[in-house]
Amino acid sequence: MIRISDEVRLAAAVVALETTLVAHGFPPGEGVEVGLAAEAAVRDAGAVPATIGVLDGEIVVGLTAEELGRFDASARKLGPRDVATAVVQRAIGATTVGGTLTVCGAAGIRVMATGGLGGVHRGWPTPPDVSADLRALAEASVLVVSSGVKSLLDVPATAELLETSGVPVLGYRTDELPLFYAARGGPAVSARVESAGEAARIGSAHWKLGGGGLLLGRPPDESLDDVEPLIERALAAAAAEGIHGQALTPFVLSYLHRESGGSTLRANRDLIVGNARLAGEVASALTA
Ligand code: PSU
Ligand code: MN
Repeated sequence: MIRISDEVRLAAAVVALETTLVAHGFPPGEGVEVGLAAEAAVRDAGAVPATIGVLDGEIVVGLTAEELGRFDASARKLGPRDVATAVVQRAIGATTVGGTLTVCGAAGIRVMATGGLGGVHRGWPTPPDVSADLRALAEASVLVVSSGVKSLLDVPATAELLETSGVPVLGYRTDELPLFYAARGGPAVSARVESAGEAARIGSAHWKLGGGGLLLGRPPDESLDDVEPLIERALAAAAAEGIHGQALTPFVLSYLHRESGGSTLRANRDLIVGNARLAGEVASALTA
């Protein structure tokens, strides 16, 4: 049911990468390029990338570039509950952070990189939408590097739920959880770390205590500080068109990419690649 590539199986330092952002986070064709750039960044940092998705009735850990090319907007978005179904039904399935974390457990992978974690949607409990990423992170013994949580969420509420779930929220050279596009202004992290090695040591210690997942928030290198009004307009447009649930993030992202003249698109790409590089450094440090 799970096919782990030889390279991933033999590697000491591995970083898992998700496929939802490849299939649903970028305009057609661009997601695959971002995925490949993230893989290259992991390699730069001395680790092996394991991009994960469901293909031809198997969970693949370590997709080839050719296989990754099959993940387009027609792929199913797979949260933790959807992975087994997609295998049996032989669907092409793009795993979210939560779906990817579920596979990490089975494959023994300790580090993952993404853009933004899912969480509590604005206006909770209407709609009562809380991403399965949060529960998956609480349960998986994996350190996830991200630029905080998705920008369209209620970030303070998500940070509270991470605390309730016992998930350490580390800030990479910052005291605040990054706000995805913006570096500053987010809720406080539970601890600031100065290096990948320090994050790796905290991960190891947390797992020795039987702990689950950790979040390592890395601020974007170039902060975009004027996106919030655009996010509010995108959410209003989504509400007006009755778009909700799994379709919301792709709608909002493409709205932002269009209305920002491409600046959110570049920012999104750059932060994913930067997070992949830092995750590679953490994975390498874990083996030291
Ligand atoms: N952040 C992005 N683009 C994305 C996602 C996050 O900038 O496509 C995806 C991730 O795969 C994340 C998922 O796990 O959205 C969460 O979706 P939901 O809120 O439906 O659980
Ligand atoms: Mn949701």
